[in-house]
Amino acid sequence: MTTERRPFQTDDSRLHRVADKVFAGERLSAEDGLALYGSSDILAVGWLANNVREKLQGDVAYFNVNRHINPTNVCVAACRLCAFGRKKDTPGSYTMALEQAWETAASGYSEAVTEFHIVGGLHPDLPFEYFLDLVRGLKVRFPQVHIKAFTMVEIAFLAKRAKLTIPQTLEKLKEAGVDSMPGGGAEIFADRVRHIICDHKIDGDEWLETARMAHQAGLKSNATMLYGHIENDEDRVDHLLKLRAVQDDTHGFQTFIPLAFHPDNTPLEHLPRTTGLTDIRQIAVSRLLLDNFPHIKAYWQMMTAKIAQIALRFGADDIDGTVIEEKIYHDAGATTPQGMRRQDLMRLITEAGRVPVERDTLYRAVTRTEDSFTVAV
Ligand code: V47
Repeated sequence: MTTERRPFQTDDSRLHRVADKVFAGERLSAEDGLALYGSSDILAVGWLANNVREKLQGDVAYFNVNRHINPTNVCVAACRLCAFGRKKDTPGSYTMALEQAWETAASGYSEAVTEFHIVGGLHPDLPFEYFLDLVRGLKVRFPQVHIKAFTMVEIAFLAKRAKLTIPQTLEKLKEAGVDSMPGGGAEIFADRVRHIICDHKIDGDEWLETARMAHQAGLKSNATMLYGHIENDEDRVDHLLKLRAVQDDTHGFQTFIPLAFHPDNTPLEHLPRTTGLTDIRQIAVSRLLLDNFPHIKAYWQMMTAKIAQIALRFGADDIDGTVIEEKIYHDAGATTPQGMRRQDLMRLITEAGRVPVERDTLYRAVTRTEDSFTVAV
């Protein structure tokens, strides 16, 4: 673990104040966040973030062996940011029968997955029972696999449809076998931006309150931020500080995942893609502002394996997992592979000078006795 203080150098005078705070272990302000976003000295910003990352996680970088399952792309929300959702009965729409979802869970690489990551559209007719049965069926078939399922947006939607409160909805999902929740749907909390990119789903405060209730129900979750569209630096800082405030109360967030907007096939297709520098800076600023989040994830599927690898020296300590089949980014133009094998994830990490540790969803180290595994449906 690197703990000694190395000399910090930059010509950007605003960063000296930030650096002093970082070295003193003091919390950064919104103004500091803006200075980090505004600095042209990306190496200095990254150096500070790396310093914090190494104090928290040493040289370890995490990955996991997971499988994404998207049971339906039918969605009533019609978010402008999204290329995945379809209206019911329109071309390209699908909804998996339960058997089909369970078969999907079992298919793919031979390496034993430790996590199912399950998210989907807001389907107007699927009953709450479908989701409970989906999870129950997975638990019966794959009792060892952690089920990380349903964003705060889906939870709020399911609660309305089932005429339950959010805590009641969470309790039922937990009883069925949900072990934790992914971080999607947060987008950008600022109303001005949310009205344009995702008008028909819960607002920022509702997302944060749902997360709070999930944590109170004993479910850990992740948190995300969608950047690189119409938001500005103030919106990003506001988003990060709102997450930090909830985390102060609940300590229920495990990892923060900045998600770069992919414009292809969305109504915002005219917007340019993010650049490597923006992606790297976002990782670094997240690490520095979110002082109470244990982990920052550079999701390789979204930022490419090459950028994710560099991010491991700019504040990130996790690159996510094997994934196997990804729809949300690939519908929006991602060109990354659909999945990656365990040994390839380990190579990426090792070549970044980090020590690869396979984790489960709760960041416990996984030990494998053999590399292959077959599952009977
Ligand atoms: O909620 C949708 C985003 C999220 C686009 O918790 C888009 O471990 C970019 O949340 N361009 C789903 N982003 C993915 C997600 C996630 C991914 C990996 C790990 C975890 C975790 C969570 O993807 C959505 C939305 O914010 N999204 N469309 C798009 N066109």
